[in-house]
Amino acid sequence: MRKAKLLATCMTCALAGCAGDGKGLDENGRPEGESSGGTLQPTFQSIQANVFTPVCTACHAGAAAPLGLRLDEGASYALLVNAPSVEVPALRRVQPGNPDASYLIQKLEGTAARGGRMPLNQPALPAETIAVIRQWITNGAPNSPGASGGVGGSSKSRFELVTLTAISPARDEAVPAPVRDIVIASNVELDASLLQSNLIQLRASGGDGNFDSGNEVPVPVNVTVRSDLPSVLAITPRLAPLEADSYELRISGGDPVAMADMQARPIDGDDDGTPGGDFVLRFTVEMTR
Ligand code: HEC
Ligand SMILES: [Ca+2]
Repeated sequence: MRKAKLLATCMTCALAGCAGDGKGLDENGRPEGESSGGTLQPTFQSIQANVFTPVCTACHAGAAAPLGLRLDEGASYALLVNAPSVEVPALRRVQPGNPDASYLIQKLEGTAARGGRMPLNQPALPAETIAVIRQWITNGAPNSPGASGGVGGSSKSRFELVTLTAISPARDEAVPAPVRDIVIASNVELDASLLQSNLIQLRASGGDGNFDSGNEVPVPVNVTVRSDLPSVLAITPRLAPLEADSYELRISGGDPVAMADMQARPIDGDDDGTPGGDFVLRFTVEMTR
């Protein structure tokens, strides 16, 4: 059983070409070459390629990811940095600048108050690997190789469209209840002052999966900015986690107030290649079996 899983992990790794140098996992499921001072660097990209993708995504991927924690490329940063742990909500999964208070580190070191040591049912990561992840967090857990300033800080972004991406739930996805938050990422830094303007609306379908039948139920939400460069927004139902139903999240890209970046460029919410248009995300929350 375990052998099969490891083999599957190795194949995933080989297919993804992770580590960029043909290295995969050794027979203990550890990224090769690290203990011999290999390729792992204290940057998010290096940790993703050498640890999260080859070791963690065997479980932490897709709609069924444990505790909603997806560690695949594209989702992991938004779901780790400044995101509350489900097991110990008082702690963040990654608390920039403070590895000891970061639940991710506690899970990797086996000191967490709840659950097992990660990677679950596999040999622990080498101490040197955990030390590098600690260093990234000490450095402020930046999203880019540089010490600060993500892709949003580059001058190139002035000519890009402002886009939004559904991280969790993904578009049209069915996810198990309860859903504690909806996480959306941008490609640039959004103007957080606009979040006062009520431009994010969440509705439940009323049980019929239809959003035009008149029985829809508005769900009051709080919006928090998890990180800035680029922006990650967490949209949290104010009263209780989402129960089984279909949901529609709408972020305004037009009148009366559009979500926009720091240069007041509105989002290309409907993805038609020109600024403007609402961003609409539909997903279904399913009863947990
Ligand atoms: C074999 C499946 C499996 C693998 C591989 C795995 N995990 Fe997990 N992980 C789980 C399960 C199941 C839970 C919830 C139960 C628990 O904590 O024991 C969990 C919980 C967690 C949590 C707690 C999340 C929260 O919000 O409280 C973190 C952090 C985590 N894993 C990180 C990792 C990392 C990093 C790796 C790779 C080094 C990894 N896991 C590999 C199955 C796995
Ligand atoms: Ca309806």
